[in-house]
Amino acid sequence: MNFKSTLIVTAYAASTLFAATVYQNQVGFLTNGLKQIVVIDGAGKDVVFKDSAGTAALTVTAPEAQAWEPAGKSASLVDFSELKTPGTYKIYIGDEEVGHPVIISDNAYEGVTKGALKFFYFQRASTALEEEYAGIYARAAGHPDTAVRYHASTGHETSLDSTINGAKGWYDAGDYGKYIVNSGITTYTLLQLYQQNKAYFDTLKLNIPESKNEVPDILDEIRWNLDWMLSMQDKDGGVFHKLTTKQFAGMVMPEKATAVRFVIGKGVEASWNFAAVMALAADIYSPYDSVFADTCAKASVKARWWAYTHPTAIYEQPKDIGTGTYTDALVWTLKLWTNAELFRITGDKVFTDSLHSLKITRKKASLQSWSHSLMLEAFTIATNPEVFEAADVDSAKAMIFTLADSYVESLDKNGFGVAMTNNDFYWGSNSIAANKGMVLIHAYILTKEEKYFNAAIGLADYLLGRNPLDKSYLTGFGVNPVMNPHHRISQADGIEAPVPGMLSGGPNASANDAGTCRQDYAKGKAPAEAYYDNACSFASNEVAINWNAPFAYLVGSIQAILATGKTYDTSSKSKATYNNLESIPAKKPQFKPATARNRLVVKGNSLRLEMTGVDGVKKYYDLRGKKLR
Ligand code: 9MR
Repeated sequence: MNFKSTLIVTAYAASTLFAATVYQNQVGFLTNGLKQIVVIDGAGKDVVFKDSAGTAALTVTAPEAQAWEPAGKSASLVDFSELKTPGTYKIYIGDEEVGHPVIISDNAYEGVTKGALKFFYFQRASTALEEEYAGIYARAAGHPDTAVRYHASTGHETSLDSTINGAKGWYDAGDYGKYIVNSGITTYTLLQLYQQNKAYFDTLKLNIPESKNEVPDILDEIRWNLDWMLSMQDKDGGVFHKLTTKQFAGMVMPEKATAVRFVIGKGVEASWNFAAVMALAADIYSPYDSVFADTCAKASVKARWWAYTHPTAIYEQPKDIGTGTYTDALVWTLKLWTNAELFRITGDKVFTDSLHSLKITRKKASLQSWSHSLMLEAFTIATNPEVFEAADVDSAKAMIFTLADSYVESLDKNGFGVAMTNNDFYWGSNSIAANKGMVLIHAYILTKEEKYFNAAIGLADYLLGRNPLDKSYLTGFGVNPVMNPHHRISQADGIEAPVPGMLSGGPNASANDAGTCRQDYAKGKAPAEAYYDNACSFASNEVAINWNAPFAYLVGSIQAILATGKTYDTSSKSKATYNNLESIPAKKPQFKPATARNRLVVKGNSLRLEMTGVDGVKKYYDLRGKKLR
C-alpha cells in the first residue's frame, strides 16, 4: 500500500467512524402511514430526505437516543411521516448518504402481501409448479400422497395395502411434513385476513393456476390446504395428527424425497384444531361452493364431537418417528376456540354452554401460537358482536386490549420503536413480531385508535429491515434480504436466491441448533442479533407456514385498510345457515340410569352392556365394566 492509498483509507475510516448508521424498512412506506427510521450515533444531527432531483424534501433533527434492550444499543427514532409525496428518496446526514433508498407509495405493502401469500403456492405438495406461475422456481411434482400408509399410532391396520389418500396441502416449513396443528392456526389466520378485508382481497391476484376462476385467489390458495385437512379426518370423526415420513428428508427437491409417508397419531389437538378451522371455512366458502362449505361444516361438528368424547387422546410422538412433534398444545384453548367458531355458524346453544363453562380462563390472555389458541377465539368473538353475547364480546375485547396495550407501552422510550422485548427472541421470534401485529390490528379495528395501527407498522418495519442486523427477513424483498434459509427446496434447486416471500424464523437467543451449525451465533450477542443466515440454522433461519401467515395478515391488513379505507368486515356473504346439522349432539353424554337406557346385548358369543346416552350415543362395556371399542 503506498502513501496515497493509506491516506485515502484513513480518511474513509475516519468518515465511517463518525458516520451514523441507519436501520429502516427496506421495502417501502405507505403514503399515509407512519414513517420512521432508526439512526445510531446521530442524535442532534439533521437527517435530510432528498427526492430524485436531489432536492431536500424534508429535514428532521434526530432526537435523543433511547435504548432498545434487545438490540443492546441506543438509537434515535426519526419520524418523517410528514413526507407524503410518493417517490424514492435518499437519506443524507451531512454530506453523506446513509441507509437505503426510501420508497413511499400508496401500495408499498402490496408486493410483500402478494409475496407472502404466494409462498403458500410454492409450498404446495402433490403438484408440479408450472413456469407460468412459479417462474424460475418451477419444479416437478413431489409427494403425491395418494396412498399414504397408516402408522400404528392411528389405531388402523398398518399393512401395505391399507392406505389413505392424503394429497395436497402445504409443506409445513423447510421440511416436507404436513401437520394439522400447525396448519390449523395458519389457515385460520389467512381466512381471517380475507374475512376482515374482503374488499381488498376479492380482487388481489396471485398468479396461481386458479387465478382465472371466480373465486378470490387467496381463497383458492387456502382451499389447497383445506382439501388436505379434510382428508385427514378418520371415519369416526377423529383427525390424524400429521402426515410425514418417519425421519426428516435430506436437503433434496420434493420429487427426490421419496421415503414412505405415514399418517401418524389421532388426537384431540388435531381434532379440535380441525373443527375450528372447518367451521370458519364453511362460512367463508359458502358463497362460492355450497357443497364444499357443507362438507366443512359437517366435518367440523364430527371432529368436535370426537374430541369432546375422547378427552384423553393426547398426541404422543411415537418412538420410531423423528419429524416435528407439535405436542403439548393447550387443549382447553382449542376447545374454546372451536366452540366459538361453531357457535358463530350454527347459533346452537350447545356451543355457548361450553364457552361459558370455560369462561373463567379468559384472564389468561397470551399471544396466539400453534400451542395457544385463546386469542384466536378472542378475535372471532370480538369481531362478531352481532353473534355473541355482550359479556363474551367484552371479555374477548378485554383480552385483546390487555395484550395490545402492553405492546404499546413497551414502545415508551424505545429507540427502535419496535414492540419486542428480550423474552420474545426464541424459536420463530419473527412470528412473535407478526402475531403481535395481528393483535394490534385487532385492537385498531375495534377502536380506530392510531397508536395500535402505528405499533403494528413498527413491527412490519422491524421485519423488513429496521433491526440491528439491517436485514429484511422476507426472502426476495429489500436491499439486504435473507439468502440462506433452512428450506429444502431453496437449498436444492440450484438457484442462488431462495424462493421469494418467505419469512425467516429470526433471531433466537437460545440458538437451539448451535451444535448442528458448529457455531454459537448467540454467544455475546444481543437477543435481536442472535441470528445466522445459514441453511444449517433451523432454529433461527427456517421458514414455516405459521410464520408467514401472521406476516401476511400484518402487511396485508395494513395495506388493505389504507388502500380501501375500510377497517373490517366480518359479514358473511352467504345466506347459508348451519342450524340444522344432523350430527350436532345436544349435550355431553350422560349415562345416568334415570335418563339413559341400558340393556344387555349379545355380540358374537359374548354378553355386553349397551348404554345409550341422552344424546343417543351408544357405548359398550364388558361385564366387568371395562369400556369396549
Ligand atoms: O415452530 C416450532 C417451534 O415452536 C418449536 O419450538 C420447534 C421445536 O419443537 O418446532 C418448530 O416447528 C418445526 C416443526 O416441528 C417441524 N417443521 C418445522 C417447524 C419450524 O421450525
